[in-house]
Amino acid sequence: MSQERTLVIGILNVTPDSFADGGKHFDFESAIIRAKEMIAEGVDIIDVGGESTRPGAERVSEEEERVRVIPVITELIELGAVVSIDTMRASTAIAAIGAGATFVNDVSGGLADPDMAKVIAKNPLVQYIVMHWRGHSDQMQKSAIYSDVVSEVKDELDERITQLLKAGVAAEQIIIDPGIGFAKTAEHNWELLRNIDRLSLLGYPILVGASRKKFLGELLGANSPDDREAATIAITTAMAQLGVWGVRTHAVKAHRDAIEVAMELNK
Ligand code: PMM
Repeated sequence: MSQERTLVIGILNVTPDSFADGGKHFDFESAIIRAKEMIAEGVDIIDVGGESTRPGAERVSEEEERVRVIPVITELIELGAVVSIDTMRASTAIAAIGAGATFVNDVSGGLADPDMAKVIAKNPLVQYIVMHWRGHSDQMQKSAIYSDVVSEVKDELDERITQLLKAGVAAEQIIIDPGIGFAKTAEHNWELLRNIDRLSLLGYPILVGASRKKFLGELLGANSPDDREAATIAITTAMAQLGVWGVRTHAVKAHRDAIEVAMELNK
């Protein structure tokens, strides 16, 4: 995939809380309709997740996660999409890779499942998104304590990378992510976004996932995630100007446009 511009990674959450009427068949149908819209809008990669990682979220079973995501991935591959699996489980990653996913997006950066690094090492054509993480969603906000958030996130990602390389993962497979909203207060998120260039010193492509997150609502007094879209686009523009590898977003077209604008501004 060329790196002339920042990539748009479209979020496709196949979770009951993202599709109001529930029911597995409905989830599948809704997911495919949404994916087709994203493809038509020029998405680069579709990130399929079957487990919510919102603050306070409880875990779903391994089987439930797989039942939610694998049929969707199979269909997306049929449609010609590039697919990422958003999972912390090695077993789900194996099944998703088997179904055609070429990216594994692990919000725990390999910390949640000790087998994940081996799976990535065994699949050298798969790229691995290593997010900064300090524990599962039901307890992570207790760990939002830093004396220098940028240095600590950078050092903790560096430690993850060291462990992954030791396990046989190739450097070319790794993409890093500061984990906006994961064990971070609003101010921590802003500090990380202001200093994203310091994370790029680690020498890996960077993904930023700020889309419609709570800290934007706190700034703007916008309780509804939909009301945070314009703010998310502003972040995409700034991140694209700084040359980040990708942005993980709910909307696609507006972010493709924002990236075009950023490229013009950078000329
Ligand atoms: N955020 C969420 C889920 N997965 N993956 C990466 N790499 N980075 C993120 O910031 C990230 C993620 C939670 O957001 P959602 O509930 O809107 O999907």
